[in-house]
Amino acid sequence: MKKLLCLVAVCLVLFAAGTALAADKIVVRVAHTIAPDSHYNKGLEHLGKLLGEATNGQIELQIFHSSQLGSERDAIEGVSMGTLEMTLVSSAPLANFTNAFLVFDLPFIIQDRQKAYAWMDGPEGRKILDSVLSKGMVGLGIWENGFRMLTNSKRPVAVPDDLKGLKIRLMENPIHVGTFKTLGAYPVPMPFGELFTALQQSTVDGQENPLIIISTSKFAEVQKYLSLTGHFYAPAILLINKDFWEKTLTEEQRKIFTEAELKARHWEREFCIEIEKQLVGDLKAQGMEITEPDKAKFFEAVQPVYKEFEEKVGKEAIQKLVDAQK
Ligand code: EAX
Repeated sequence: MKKLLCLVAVCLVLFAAGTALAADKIVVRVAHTIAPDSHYNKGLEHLGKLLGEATNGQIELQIFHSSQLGSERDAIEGVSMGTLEMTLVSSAPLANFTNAFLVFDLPFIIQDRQKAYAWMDGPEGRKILDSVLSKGMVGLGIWENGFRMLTNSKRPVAVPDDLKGLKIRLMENPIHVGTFKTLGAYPVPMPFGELFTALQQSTVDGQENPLIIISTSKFAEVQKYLSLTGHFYAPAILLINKDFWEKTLTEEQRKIFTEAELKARHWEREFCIEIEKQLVGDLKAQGMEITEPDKAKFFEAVQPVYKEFEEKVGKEAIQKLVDAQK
């Protein structure tokens, strides 16, 4: 009888210790819309590894890729309301929540990636990130999506005129839509999760995304022509729910998170730069016909977009980002 009681006591102690450990564990769900072999996923995996190592597995990052938890807009809303802890999204759909990121959406505004990184990592980038605080979110950092390139199923695009009448899927963003209207295309805003099918069924003729996304989303299966326009630079914003950040995480955990995020941000940008070197070759091998467009003609053609959105974006904000790259 004594032995049995002892055994029960030991079991209870072990059970209690187990629950305490389990209760201490913090799961951070992070959603994104692109493929498991994309730069977002790799960067987040790296962040998860760093967080796990620094906390002895106490903080666990759970990644939901390929729009499993909905569109970027859904994910931003989720993080804002606290039904989702974290997301990594292009800055463009944040236009539905704040105007502060719009400066990145102007065509060709970012030309020098390294100088832009420094600006985004400094006080100006912080100011922009802090615009989401009032929406219940904390902007942890600006990662990279990349320079956006144009693909379509109809014809090579070398000059703006080649775009006339093409239906192009875009992110939900007024400047992106305005830019493609100005270029003579039919802009079709649509969540990324619907894009492959839309291209396959010819609901749209084309789309624009960084090469890594064109490759990992297998767009070569449904798009023949790739034009290396680099017309927009898309930053990727890592957003976390504000209450979760301030109330669930301790000060020590926030410090660990901040340090891991900075390392993962640099790692992800490096990954993008490295992989980019092989992507044009890869996409060619997958059967795409590649065009080096006349960028000067595109730059000239989009100048009215700057006039149109100058007031909304803010003249000073535009000038600051341009000057930062001089
Ligand atoms: O942020 O929607 C898009 O085209 C984005 O580039 C993608 O979701 C990653």
